[in-house]
Amino acid sequence: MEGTDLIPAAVFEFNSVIVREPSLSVVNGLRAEDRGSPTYEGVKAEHDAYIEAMQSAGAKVTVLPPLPAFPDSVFVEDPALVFSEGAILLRPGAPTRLKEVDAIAPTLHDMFDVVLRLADGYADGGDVLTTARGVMIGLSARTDRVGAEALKASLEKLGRKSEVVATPEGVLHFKTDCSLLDEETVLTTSRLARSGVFKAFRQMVVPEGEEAAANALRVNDVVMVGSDFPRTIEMLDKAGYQVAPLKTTDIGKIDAGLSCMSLRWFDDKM
Ligand code: CIR
Repeated sequence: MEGTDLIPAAVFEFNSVIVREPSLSVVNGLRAEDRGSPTYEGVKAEHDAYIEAMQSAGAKVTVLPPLPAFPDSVFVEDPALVFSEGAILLRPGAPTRLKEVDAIAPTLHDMFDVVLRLADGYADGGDVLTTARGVMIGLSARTDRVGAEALKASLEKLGRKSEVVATPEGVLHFKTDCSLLDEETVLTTSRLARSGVFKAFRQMVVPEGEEAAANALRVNDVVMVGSDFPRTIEMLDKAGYQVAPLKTTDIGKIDAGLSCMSLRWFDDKM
C-alpha cells in the first residue's frame, strides 16, 4: 500500500525457497563418522518429501539441477545466506565444497538485487542462525574467526546485526545442535544450552539420545522435525507447535538435518 511502511516478516516466515536435487554422487557425501553410506534412492525420497512439505507450508520452491561433481551440493544452505534484503555468497570450510559457491551464484544474482561475497576466511551457512534478536554465527571446524568477522561485516551492509558464538567441540555446525521455534524460543541440545548462548531465549532441550532432532526447521506455521525422533515430536506437539515429521535417516548418515537442504527467505516483491 502506498505510504505504508512494510511490516517485516517474522524470522520464520518464508515465501521463497531454493533447493538442489541430490546427485547420484550424494552417496559419497562427507561424514565425520562412518555409519554406512546413504542410498541415492533414500536421499532422493527424503528430498522429495522435503520439497512437498515446503510447498504445503506455503513456500514457492525453486529446484536447481544436481551437481555430480559436488556430492554435498544438495545441502544448499552451506554455500550462501539469503535474506529479504539480499544474499551473501559464503566460503564453505570443506575444500570439496568451496566451488559450490560458483555453482549457486548465478541463481542468486538472478533472484536478488543485492548479492555480496564473503571477503575472507571460511563460513558455512549451517553455522548461521537468524533470530529476531540478530544473527548468530557459530565458530566451528567449518567457520573460522576470519570468516565469521567477514560475515559480520557483510551482514552489517545488509542492515543485520550479528554476534559470533562458539559451537560445542565435535559438533559439525552451530545449527546441527539448534533451531528456531518462534521469535522467543529455540530448540537446542543440552550441550549447546549449557554453553549459555541462548540465555536470552526460552529454550526447549531435545531429549537425551535425540540430539540430531535439534536441527529442526520452522517454516511459517509448521515445524519440520526428523521422524526418527518420537520424543522430540511429542514434546513439540504438547507445547502446541504444528509438527511435520520428515524422514532424515539417509541424509543423517552424511551429517545433515532439515535446515541444510534449503535456502529460505521472505521475498517482499512476491
Ligand atoms: C557436510 O559435511 O558438509 C555435509 N555432509 C553435511 C552438511 C550439512 N549441512 C548443514 O548442516 N547445514
